[in-house]
Amino acid sequence: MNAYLARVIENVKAKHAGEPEFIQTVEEVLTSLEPVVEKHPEYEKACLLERMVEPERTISFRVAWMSDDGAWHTNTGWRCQFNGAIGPYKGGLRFQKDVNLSIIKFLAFEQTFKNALTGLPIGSGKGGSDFDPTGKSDAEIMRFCQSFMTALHRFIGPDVDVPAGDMGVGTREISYLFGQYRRLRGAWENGVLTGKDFASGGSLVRPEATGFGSVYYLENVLKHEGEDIRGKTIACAGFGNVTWGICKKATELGAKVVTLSGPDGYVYDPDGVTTPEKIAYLVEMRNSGRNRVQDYAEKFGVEFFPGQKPWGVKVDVCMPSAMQNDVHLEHAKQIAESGVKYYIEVANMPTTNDALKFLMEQPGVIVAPSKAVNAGGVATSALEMAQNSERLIWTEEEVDKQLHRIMDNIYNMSVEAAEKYGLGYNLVAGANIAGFQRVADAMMAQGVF
Ligand code: 2IT
Repeated sequence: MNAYLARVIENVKAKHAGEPEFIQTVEEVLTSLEPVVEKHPEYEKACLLERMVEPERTISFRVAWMSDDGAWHTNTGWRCQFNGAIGPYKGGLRFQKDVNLSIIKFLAFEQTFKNALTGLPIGSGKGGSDFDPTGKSDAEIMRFCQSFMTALHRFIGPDVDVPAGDMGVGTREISYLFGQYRRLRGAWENGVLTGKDFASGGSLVRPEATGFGSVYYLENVLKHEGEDIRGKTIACAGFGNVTWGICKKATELGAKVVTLSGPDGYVYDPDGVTTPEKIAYLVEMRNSGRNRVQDYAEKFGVEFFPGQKPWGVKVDVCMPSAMQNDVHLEHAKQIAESGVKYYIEVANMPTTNDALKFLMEQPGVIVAPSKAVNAGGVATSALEMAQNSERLIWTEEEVDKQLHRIMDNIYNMSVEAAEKYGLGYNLVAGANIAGFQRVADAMMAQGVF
């Protein structure tokens, strides 16, 4: 391996030994940049990679709140403002009990390349808390969001850092956060958060955008293979916003999602999550705060597999859309054995590095990386920012048209970047290289920073 690249990776491993997810993503991204770094010896002198793996600023703060029974609780909040070279920091907030700094940093690092791939002026950031929203009342969620924003508000702004949702943070939470921001600032700065409810300045199509975008990306991959999405079966994981959007768009285009998963196991619905009733029920399950996918099996009389993951089910397309490291090497082997041709990552880093490498080496499997596939979410957030700063509201058709164009563009940029460096049809390396190049150009142009 290129000596400079190897040194940077080794230094990250030594310095961040307690942050396995962060190390994992740095290793995955940097390794695929080898041909680019070889071609640009000037990067080493400019400490470009060392700067790229160091967040510009990370904030950690206390979030105290009161539950309905009058008891006091304390959680930790974080915001990692990773790279602002091409725009204000941009990325979601994750509320989930296992969240820690390593997870926030891996997400923020991934976001750097993802946001660059959209072609829009957005830097990268990520934040969240180890708060567990499971089973919390609406009033508890509101009080938590208000306390979280009270600590965070001085570090964000429409030109500084624009948070959005992620796991455990949807429209309801974003709107509570926005309400508190407005109260503290005494100004209508709706460009400060994206994923707001429509009446508060949210964009049409934002709730569906990650799922829709991933299906638009999948269509590009299928086209490359001379295939059509019509009639395809898809295994999804998760049952949140993203999976919901996939179910909706896949159904519209004549495909069907046959698996969903949760922390309790997975369901297999051979008829597909295709009726309006089933699709709407995903939203109901998520809003219930129970975090249980078994409810779907009970309601629609399909099979539930407790404690298991849907990998290995015979389908045309796998779309892991739940969370990081959901697919390990043993699952990857099951996926390859069951004859899946398309492995389309949707959740952030859903595949361990060894599983990803294994799948990429299988001649019959095409792998697409999440940072490209799920970029439609943040891209539509950037469209929300554009509408907010224009003081305009775009129609559903306009937003969807832009989203579709952006996804096609991301796919084409990735294909071209890999080809340029002689890597063939490699969507994983192509996405890393194309995203990197844009941020690298800006960082080189802006001098030591
Ligand atoms: O992972 C992601 O890209 C998100 N959670 C969405 C970020 C955003 O700013 O919309």
